Amino acid sequence: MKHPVVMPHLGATGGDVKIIEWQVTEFDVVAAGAALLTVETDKSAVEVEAFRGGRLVGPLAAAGSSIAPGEIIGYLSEEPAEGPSIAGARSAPYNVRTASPPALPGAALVPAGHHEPRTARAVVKLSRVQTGNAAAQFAERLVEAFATMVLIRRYEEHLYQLFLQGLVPGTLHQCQGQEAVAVGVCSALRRDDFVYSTHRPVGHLIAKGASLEAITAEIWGKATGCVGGKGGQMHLADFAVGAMVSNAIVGANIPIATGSAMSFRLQGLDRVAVSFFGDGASNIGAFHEGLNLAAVQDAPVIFICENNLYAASTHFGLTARITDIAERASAYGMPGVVVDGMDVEAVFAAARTAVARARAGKGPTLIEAKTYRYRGHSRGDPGHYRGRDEHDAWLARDPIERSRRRLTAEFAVGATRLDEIESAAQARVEAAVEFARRSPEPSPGSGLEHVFA
Ligand SMILES: Cc1ncc(C[n+]2csc(CCOP(=O)(O)OP(=O)(O)O)c2C)c(N)n1
Ligand SMILES: [Mg+2]
Repeated sequence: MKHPVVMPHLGATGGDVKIIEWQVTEFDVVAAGAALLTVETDKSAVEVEAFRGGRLVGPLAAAGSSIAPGEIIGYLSEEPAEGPSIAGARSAPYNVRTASPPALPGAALVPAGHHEPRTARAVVKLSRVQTGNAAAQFAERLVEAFATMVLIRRYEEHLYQLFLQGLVPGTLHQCQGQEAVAVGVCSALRRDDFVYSTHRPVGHLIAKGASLEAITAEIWGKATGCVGGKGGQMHLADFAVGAMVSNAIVGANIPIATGSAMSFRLQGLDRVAVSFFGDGASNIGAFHEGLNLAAVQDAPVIFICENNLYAASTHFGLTARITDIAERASAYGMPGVVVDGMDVEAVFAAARTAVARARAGKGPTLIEAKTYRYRGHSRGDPGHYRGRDEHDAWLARDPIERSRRRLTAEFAVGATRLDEIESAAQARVEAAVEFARRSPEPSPGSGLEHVFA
């Protein structure tokens, strides 16, 4: 059987793209995720990845030709993947199974500036100190966190597959690998607390409890989308659960979350605001202004820096002379905490402390979660600037597998129950996509609604 390879929606305007060159030749066997060809869009040169493994067969669209999104450019035939696989595939499957648990660093929760040794275990392992009801309750919370992380992973992977088949309009910035940060932080929040996200918002929105249908419809630009189809993937929101509109301007949500937190204080509310941002954003002016303002105002805001080591293709080491971004907190007089962002329990513990501090009127905290995104910066970026060893080392610390191991080994939660959670998540994701695809387009008349106040 042959599966058509179609041109995804690349570039900024959704127009035609030009094939620069094929990176594999006809009859090569490729792995899922391998870069097939390079194309030039209205924005940049990007790579198109194989949405499945197989043998590339023609007719192949010629180099130099202009191709519309959705047009077939070749086929992947369903053959046993014999012969050499093309290097470059970065598989990050739903269920990453590792043979034996890798050596995990301690749930690092250490003051910034203290790099070695990272052994302070501030996360009390409840199973060791509590028994009976408390342990059971804790296990249930961990199961919940596991389920949310799985939902995020399944969602992102499913959309990745659809994108590569040309079925997602617009680009995607995905968060596979970073789920523990979103879930750990949002588990420490109330529904009426606000979160401000970025161009990579899906995990934060799902973790805050946003409607999966409304998120998905927004990505498809439909009338039922969470902002009426006007925003797309980078501008997701669900005010009902405190998920404020995500912001694609790097670092821009930092002062906005600070302002939000200041307004909570002025109104005498005990809510907190959370700003999620990346390592790249920590080099932006708004980061420094926002943190300083929050500190002097004792604003109830928590700054969550998801340090995934890269801003697009640039390694953090090329843009700063420090290793721990949390160190910067001391310049503004607030606590700075480094946490293992691949450990949902560690993230939760750090967030809970910061939230309690903020609610008590003691001001902001900067938490740096060390994490990794398994996929490229956006679709069209297979992330070849990263070494395979680096990628695989992070994959071996997968937060979902880590929770699964802990639940089965330490809390005797049955593998069947966890498998059912995975299947249910997949079904929810597919239902949300179905909802989005069947939803109506926005009417032209709605174009100016909610634009001016
Ligand atoms: C002010 C600004 N500069 C540049 C960009 C283009 N841009 C979008 S995402 C990105 C990288 C951001 O990196 P990081 O803050 O580490 O977040 P990550 O993508 O790793 O989640 C850049 C440079 C932008 N959107 N806004
Ligand atoms: Mg980054």
